[in-house]
Parts: sequence; structure tokens; C-alpha cells
Amino acid sequence: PPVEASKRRAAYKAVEDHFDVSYKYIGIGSGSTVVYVVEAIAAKGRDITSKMIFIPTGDQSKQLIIEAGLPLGGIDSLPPVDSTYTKMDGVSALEVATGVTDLGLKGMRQCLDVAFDGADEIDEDLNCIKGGGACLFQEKLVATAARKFVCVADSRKLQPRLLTKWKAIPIEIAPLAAPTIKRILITLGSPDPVIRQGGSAKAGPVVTDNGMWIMDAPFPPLLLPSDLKDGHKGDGEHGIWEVHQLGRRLKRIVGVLEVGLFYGRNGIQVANAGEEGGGQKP
Ligand code: DER
Repeated sequence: PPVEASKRRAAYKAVEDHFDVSYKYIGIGSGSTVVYVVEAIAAKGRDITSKMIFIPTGDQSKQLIIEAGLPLGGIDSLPPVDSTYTKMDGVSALEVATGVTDLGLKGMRQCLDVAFDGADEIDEDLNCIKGGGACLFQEKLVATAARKFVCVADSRKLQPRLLTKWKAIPIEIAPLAAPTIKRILITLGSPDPVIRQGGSAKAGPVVTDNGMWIMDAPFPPLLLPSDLKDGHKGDGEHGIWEVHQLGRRLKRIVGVLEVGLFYGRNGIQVANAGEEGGGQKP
């Protein structure tokens, strides 16, 4: 089918442009598009891939790596930061965009050379909604530990603003906190946050690879920093948010493990607004 063909084309192009035989640690995301990324990497042959370690972002990603015959590692079993390591020569684009640098972690050692993953929706600044597959925590953990985060998606995913077609932000939460988180989301302007149910696959809520639940929180389309120049404040007035401001506000709710918003370019201006520019331009 044409969609599968475009996913495959995107994946092979991403590997051609962003995979190097000198790489040692490669993050592998979740979903159906990343399957083609693994197919393209495995096609390089074992003499290349056997020297590498592939870091999964959940059980599906782990199965994918194993079935492709690629060496499996774990984000929790990466080498310690070597003591000779001094100054990072450049921070990962996603780490910059998520504002990690403004926590003074500029020297944080990037363990992975690259991480490949899919997305549910992508806006003009390459911000992404992720979590359609309920793997967003480990996806962001691996993505922010990589020098380069490569999002692979067919053109259906590209929209002017996030929450244009994809209607809710996936949020990974502690089950116990679900009622309080729901109440807070409603005060932040989410019309109807819902706990994701397993449907015919599982009675009751979806349980993530981390033993958590997913709350899908709908919001109106998310503004970009460039929209704020038109007088919008983006701080939730009438439920209208700027993408980074909402991301930071959601992350602070007690009981939230991780938020399915990944920042692309321009993340740094808002994340570190008013601070000296940190790290390379994403
Ligand atoms: O859950 C995620 O964020 C995944 O990356 C996923 O939603 C992308 O899925 P797809 O490649 O099957 O569209």
C-alpha cells in the first residue's frame, strides 16, 4: 500500500543520511515506521552491525532488534562516563530543545550516536507528538541520551501545528495519580482527558512497559514560539497553549512520568529564554 511504501522510503533515506558505519550505540524507537529503519540497518550486513549495540525503547523495540539479529543493549547498561571525559563538544539537539542544558547538565555525556524513532504528528518546528504506541517514556529517555534524534515519518504526520489531526497528548502517569491528574488537566483546559483502555487487547487500562498508565489529554492546536508575536501569550488562557509552555507545565504535575511532546528546532529559544544560547543549533 502507498503509505507503507512512503514509510519505507522515509526510513531508508533516514538511514542513508544519518547512519554511519563508525557508530557504536544506536537507539531504536517504537511503532511501525521504525521497522523499516531496522530493516535498512540490518541490510548493511553483520560485519558492520555486529560491532554496534542497539538500544531499545520498549518491549516491541527490543523484539524488533532481536528478530533482526542485531546486538541488543539497554539504556540502563551503557558504559559509565569515562573519567577522561571533559567538555562535551556539542549537546544533542533534543537535549538542547528539551532545555536540559538550562539545568546545567551541559556536560552530560551523550551515550548514543543516534536515535531513530517515529512520531504521531510533527509541526513546522519539528516538534512531535509521540506516545501513540504508549512507549513515550523510554523513547524520550533514549532520544535525549543521543547526539542526534532522527524522527522518521511519512507525510501524513506533518501538520502546521500539533493537535491538528492527532487530537490528544499522550502522558505516561502513575496509576494512583490518575484522578488528581485528570482534574488538573481539566483546569489547564483539556476538555476530556481519558485513561487509555486496552479495548479488545486487554480489559481495563493499557499498562506500559514501565507499569504505568497513559492519559490522553486533548487540547486545542498548540502554538509555536513564532505565533506568540501576534499577541498570543500561549499560557493556557482560554485553553490555548504554546507547545513548550504546555510541555513544561504538564511535566510538573505530580504523578506524571513523561509527556508525549518532543521538541524540535526553536526549542532552545523558549526553553532557555533569556539565557545565553546553550549548545549547537538543533
Ligand atoms: O508511539 C510513538 O511515539 C511511536 O513512535 C509511534 O506512534 C509512531 O508510530 P508509527 O510509526 O507506527 O506511525
